Amino acid sequence: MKIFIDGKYLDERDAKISVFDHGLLYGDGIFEGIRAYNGRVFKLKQHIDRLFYSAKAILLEIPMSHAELMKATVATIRANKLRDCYVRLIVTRGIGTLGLNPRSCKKPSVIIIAGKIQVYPPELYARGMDIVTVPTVRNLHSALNPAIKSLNYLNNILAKIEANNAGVEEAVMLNGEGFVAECTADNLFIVKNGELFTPPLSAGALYGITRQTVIELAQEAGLKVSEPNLTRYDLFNADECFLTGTGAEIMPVIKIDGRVIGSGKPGVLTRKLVEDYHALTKSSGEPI
Ligand code: PXG
Repeated sequence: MKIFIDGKYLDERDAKISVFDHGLLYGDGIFEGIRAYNGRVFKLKQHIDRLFYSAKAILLEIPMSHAELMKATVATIRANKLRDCYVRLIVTRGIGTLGLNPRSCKKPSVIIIAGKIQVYPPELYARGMDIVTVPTVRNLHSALNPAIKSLNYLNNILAKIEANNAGVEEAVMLNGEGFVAECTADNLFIVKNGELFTPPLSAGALYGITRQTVIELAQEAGLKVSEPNLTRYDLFNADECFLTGTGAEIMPVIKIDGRVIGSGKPGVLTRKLVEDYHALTKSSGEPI
């Protein structure tokens, strides 16, 4: 496997980062998770744009331009002779001294890994997933804005551990006010009376690229989509529920906190959106 680090393509065993990199020492950095399908990188521009927005929010100057990063992403996939893959693009604050002041870090590092990802067991896509609400609330946007895709995922990891402890794969995370925010690496949607609902981004969620894609697909199919604050009650009484993410794609949800959702099977509109999403991933994107 060839890994891009600061302009060089290195073999996996030589692809190393300093223990003094503040990405490791403090989680000071940002990342993107991108996918390629059928020889095309899906929504590449949107991912690179979001990386720059995350960088802006943490005052990190990425030492490459949008165009250079897009090119390097495609080139890394090509160097690994992949057509369907997962790309992890990381920008760390770089090497500094012990002590969290980012001023000691002179140059951010850019890392691009092209590999594979399977975030959930494959059989769950047909059966649908059982999820639970967990005690760990999503980061407050006044503390660490969930829109920043930072290298510090402990908030989400704690929620994931709580879900796993409850015997399920995924957690619903509420915000400080008790409204639904998102899951640990996915946005959440419900269907009620033929309309689609997803929490507003201000409820404390990543500005999901799959979320946006699904909103557009639903609107093209003539569905009404709105973004009101949602409570657990709204989820329990939904006709359908599903999660969206680059890694997860679209995952149907059939049970939440022991309440069966709709018929207890992946819903009709969910299945249509899955189909439309797969068709789009196969036919659009930046050629590799
Ligand atoms: N919320 C959070 C907290 C995320 O991390 C999403 C929502 C969905 O966003 P996108 O833009 O992907 O639709 C994410 C995305 C991984 C991995 O390695 C994580 C994500 C995406 C891809 C891979 O676990 N998180």
